[in-house]
Amino acid sequence: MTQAPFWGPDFQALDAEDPEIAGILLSELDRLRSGLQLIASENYTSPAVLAALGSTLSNKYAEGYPGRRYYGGCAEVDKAENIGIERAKQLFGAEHANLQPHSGASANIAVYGAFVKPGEKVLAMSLPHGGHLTHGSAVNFSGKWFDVISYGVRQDTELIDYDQVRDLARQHRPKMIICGATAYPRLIDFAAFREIADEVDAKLMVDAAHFIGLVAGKAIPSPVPYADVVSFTTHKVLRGPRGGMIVCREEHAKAIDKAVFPMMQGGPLMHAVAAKAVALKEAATPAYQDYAAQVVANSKALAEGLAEEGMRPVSGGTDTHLSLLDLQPLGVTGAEAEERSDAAGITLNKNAIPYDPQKPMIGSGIRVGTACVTTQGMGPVEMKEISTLIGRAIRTESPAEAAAIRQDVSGLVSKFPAYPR
Ligand code: DSN
Repeated sequence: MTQAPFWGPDFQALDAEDPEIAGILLSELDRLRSGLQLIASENYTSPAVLAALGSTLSNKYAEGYPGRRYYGGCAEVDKAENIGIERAKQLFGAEHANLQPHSGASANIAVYGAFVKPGEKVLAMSLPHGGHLTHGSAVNFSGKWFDVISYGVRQDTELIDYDQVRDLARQHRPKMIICGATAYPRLIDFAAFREIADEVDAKLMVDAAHFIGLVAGKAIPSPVPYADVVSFTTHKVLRGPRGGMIVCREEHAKAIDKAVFPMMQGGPLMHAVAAKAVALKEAATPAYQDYAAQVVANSKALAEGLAEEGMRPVSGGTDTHLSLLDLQPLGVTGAEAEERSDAAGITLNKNAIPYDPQKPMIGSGIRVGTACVTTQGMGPVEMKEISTLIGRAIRTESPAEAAAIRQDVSGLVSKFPAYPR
């Protein structure tokens, strides 16, 4: 502690001034504490990250980069950003890092801005096969402004079809190839993507939003040695504040920095930049490596447990923090499963499965992730218990049974409190 008092998060001040919003914050905390959070893209940030987020750094305008700002008074925020940049470079073995993107989608817009002109070709994974909106969806800037060609997974294995990727790359010669997904449970062969990109002289962008935390914790291989640029969010397994980040080769540093600011964003969120720096420090510890390994072990245990409950793990299992479960064997849709789980205090999301016969808003599957429950300290024994709870929840339409499951969920999470009182 360098100084007191610290004008940081002050719940009492909020409660006195705005009890309506304060009440919502408390109810949300209760929701986190009393239920199971299995959304694969969420996690519980540490109190240290939350303190940086709730700090006066939120007040500072700092357009530009450390040492080259458009406003005075940036000496302190410069220090925070420089520390964060160094930590990111060190943690990921990267030549350059930009901590300013407000989100993963913003980071991706910047990468397109750096490497591709409107109308040019990009090759990326289709959303229905596990990609992301920013990988060429027709309703997103990527699909509207760029000519995006999509690859997918094979119907028999549900693994990325690398032959298709190569064929499409040869046929269309895209300026950029994107790999990375939001609902793909398996490891991605970055070396294969690099080889294909080199063959057609394309840039390789890895959108590592989902799995970068596992990379940071050395639980899975890193895309950094293979990619021109790696974009990601900081709030998933990585357990940082909500936001985005980009790491890249030095040769692209200028183009990426210019694309983030001034092309795509104005003033950076310096409280979020500082919070990212805190999360990067936490992610460089042996404790975080243990956490990342446990996230994967729990994910495998959860997928196995859910298979025993009659759900079919897409691709046969998982290598990462998430699983995709096909519910067709149970005769339940993804939307029904999401709703029934919610009624039982289990938060997860419906998801399309590859070659899904259902519309996206219904979906034949669910996606579950183990970042939150692992942060709470749960292990394989609890994953088995969670599988049983999900199985019971998905099978029932009875409000009484949902209430009974909710009680059991509450009993389980009370032993592993999120944000202990
Ligand atoms: N919305 C995120 C997810 O849930 O995967 C991706 O942006």
